[in-house]
Amino acid sequence: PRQDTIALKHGAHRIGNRTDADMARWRSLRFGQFIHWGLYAIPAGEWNGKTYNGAAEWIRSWKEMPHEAYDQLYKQFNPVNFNPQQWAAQAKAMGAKYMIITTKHHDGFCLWPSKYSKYTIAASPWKKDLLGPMIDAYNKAGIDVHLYFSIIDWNHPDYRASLKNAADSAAGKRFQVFVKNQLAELLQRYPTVKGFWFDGTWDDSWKNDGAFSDELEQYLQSLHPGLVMGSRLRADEKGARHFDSNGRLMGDYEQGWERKLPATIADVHGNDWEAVMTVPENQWGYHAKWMGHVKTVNEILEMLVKSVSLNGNFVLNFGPKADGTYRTEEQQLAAGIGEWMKVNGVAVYDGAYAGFEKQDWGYYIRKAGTDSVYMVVFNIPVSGSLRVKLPARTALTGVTMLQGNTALTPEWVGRNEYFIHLQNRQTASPVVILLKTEKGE
Ligand code: FHN
Repeated sequence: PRQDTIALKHGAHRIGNRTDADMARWRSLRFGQFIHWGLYAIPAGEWNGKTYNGAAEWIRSWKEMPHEAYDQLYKQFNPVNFNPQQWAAQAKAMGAKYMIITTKHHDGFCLWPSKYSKYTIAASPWKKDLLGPMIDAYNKAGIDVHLYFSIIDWNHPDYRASLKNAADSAAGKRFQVFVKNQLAELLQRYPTVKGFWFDGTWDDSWKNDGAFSDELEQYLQSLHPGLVMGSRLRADEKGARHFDSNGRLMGDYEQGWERKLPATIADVHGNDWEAVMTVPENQWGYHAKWMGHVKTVNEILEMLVKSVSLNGNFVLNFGPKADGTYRTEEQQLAAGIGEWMKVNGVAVYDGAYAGFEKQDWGYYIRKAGTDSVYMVVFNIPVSGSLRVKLPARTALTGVTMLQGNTALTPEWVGRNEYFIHLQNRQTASPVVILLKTEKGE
């Protein structure tokens, strides 16, 4: 084992992945839904008749939009068509097993009636809590809920990006108390939540107080044992984020995979990890006019499958409209993904890196801890023949295509190599083939 070279009090406290049941559950779910919902859904990327292509949830920070105008939007937030059961049903039909909801994004607006802030849903025309009904509906649909929480808070008078003098430091201390209170409040109000998803932790004021984020993580764990929290929360005492100054992961999983995926298993260093992905290039909150490339069902499926094949979770983002409904593109995408997942999701849930030599046709996924390995085929070669190279001393004992539950007869090529010949070389969606293998002596 590698030796740590730097003595750290607030570095990683654990070497290797968590092995407890709560973490095992998170790891087995593999496919999640992200929801960015808040006041930014009202301007929806437009201000004063002009459309901006920046991320819609950042509109308050753009020079064109006066802060005062943004900070009045809560007076219009009234999602009259919000139907949490429908949201949960859509997520379930898509195949998502967990959901992450923005309790509070950078703008500071809280979707729950926090007693520590006036800038909450309670002050809007809607008045009622949004998180509670949402969490209930998702839980009833069998979906775990995790809470997104931004440390950066553009609305709070004590938030500072950096602490430059004694007054800033005093404000910073008050802000820390506020964060702690809000987080404890969320856990107390919503005891079924499984984790926090922290964001907005890149400012100096946060990075330079590794002791606080370390204590906060332990405090939250003590309030709610088993809680899952990624690597975005903490910094070590030298300001290193995600990985401490010795290169060890802090938090329960690597949380740096935003709108990008690792290329190979070497890139994840044996750690648990999760990728979060937008449907267009970079829009999280609702934007009325998506510009540029919009991902298709098959593109999303490939990202999901690739993530699982590399031991990761994949989370797809949705940005509901201010009235509480989803745009048609998102509804169609969710339905399309769900259609494939209905038959093939078995290859995704509880999936893990298979340890087989990767082939150009797609990805292998092992059902964790078993001899079942799924081939998920995205590129059928012109020959129609898929090469399978088994590890040494492994025998192929069965081949079944999930669509139609069809048994296939592999052709032995030599050594541990086989061909699986596909009759149909043109398919509209990825083909999944289950391999049964047996380890020999
Ligand atoms: O700035 C945010 C962004 O709006 C969005 O919430 C994403 C989601 O991962 N996180 C931040 C950027 O890293």
